[in-house]
Amino acid sequence: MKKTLILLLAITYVVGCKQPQTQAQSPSAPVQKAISVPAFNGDSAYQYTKAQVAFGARVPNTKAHDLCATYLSETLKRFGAGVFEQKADLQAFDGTILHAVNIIGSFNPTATKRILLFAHWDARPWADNDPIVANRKTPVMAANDGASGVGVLLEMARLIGQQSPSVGVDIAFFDAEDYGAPSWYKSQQNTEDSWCLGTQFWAHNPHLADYKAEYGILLDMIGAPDATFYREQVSEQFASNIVTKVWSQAATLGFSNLFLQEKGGAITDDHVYVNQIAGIPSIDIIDFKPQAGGFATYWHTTHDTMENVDKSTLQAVGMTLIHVVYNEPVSNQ
Ligand code: AHN
Ligand code: ZN
Repeated sequence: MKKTLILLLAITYVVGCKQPQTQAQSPSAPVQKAISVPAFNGDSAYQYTKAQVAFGARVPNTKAHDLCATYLSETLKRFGAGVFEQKADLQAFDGTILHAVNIIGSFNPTATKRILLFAHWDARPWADNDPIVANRKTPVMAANDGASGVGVLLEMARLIGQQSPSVGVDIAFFDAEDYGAPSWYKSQQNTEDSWCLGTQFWAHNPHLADYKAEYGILLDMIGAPDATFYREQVSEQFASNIVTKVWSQAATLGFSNLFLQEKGGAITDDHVYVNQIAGIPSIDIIDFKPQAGGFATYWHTTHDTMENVDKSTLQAVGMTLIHVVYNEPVSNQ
């Protein structure tokens, strides 16, 4: 009898002990907290793209450019970003002084772990690839080549302003990317650095002296209905882990038809200078088909208009990026 009681007590003790033990363990265990990722709205990104195009060609030193700069700054402010307008007079390949403005919207400014998202917001002054020779000095509307990436980033800014991710985010709209020497220009010597002037300036003179970001993502020509994104080679060289992160996230969301696990071209684009000068490992999401003529047929033509921007492509790119940002843990440990 006594033995049975002791045994019973012992069992009760063991059982009774086990219960609170498991309960006590769970809060300290590395539990995966469910992360809520805001719903990216492709229609909204499309509207932000269209709003830029409605100003006309946003060529530096024009009224459309001025008005669009104000629109971008005001919209970022409305979404709760701290906005830096970095003005610079930059000299183009032909000696023209461009009154450029880089616009940076910062969210969660005190966070030390930061992600830089960027796109160029200027429009190319000349449609030098136009099939009609008479059009080759006409400005480009730059719906896809410029505005689409900015449109996606404005929609991201709207969402980030509503619900903060763990990390800090800086959204940079760089100017004077597309003032590179046109094909009809007399000299094609040393023209490589005639592109990406706004980004080159920022990389040498960041908006904050001690600015650092863990990594950067550039969006360039991301809106076409038939867009495909190959693993761009400069991105691979400087930040292949980020390419993998983004492409894997796209695959998880069902977008492996857009984000192809294949080698792309090596493109002189804004990310080159962010990598080389600013030292921030950065990738380029760009619609460049290495085996099929490279950029789209309407690239740098008068046909880079809203007809070549597709809501569902904006949706796929934006959804991928918003998932990348919100899944980013606050520290690297
Ligand atoms: C070159 O054409 C050398 N690079 C492409 C950069 C670019 C222009 N992205 C958009 N427009
Ligand atoms: Zn361009």
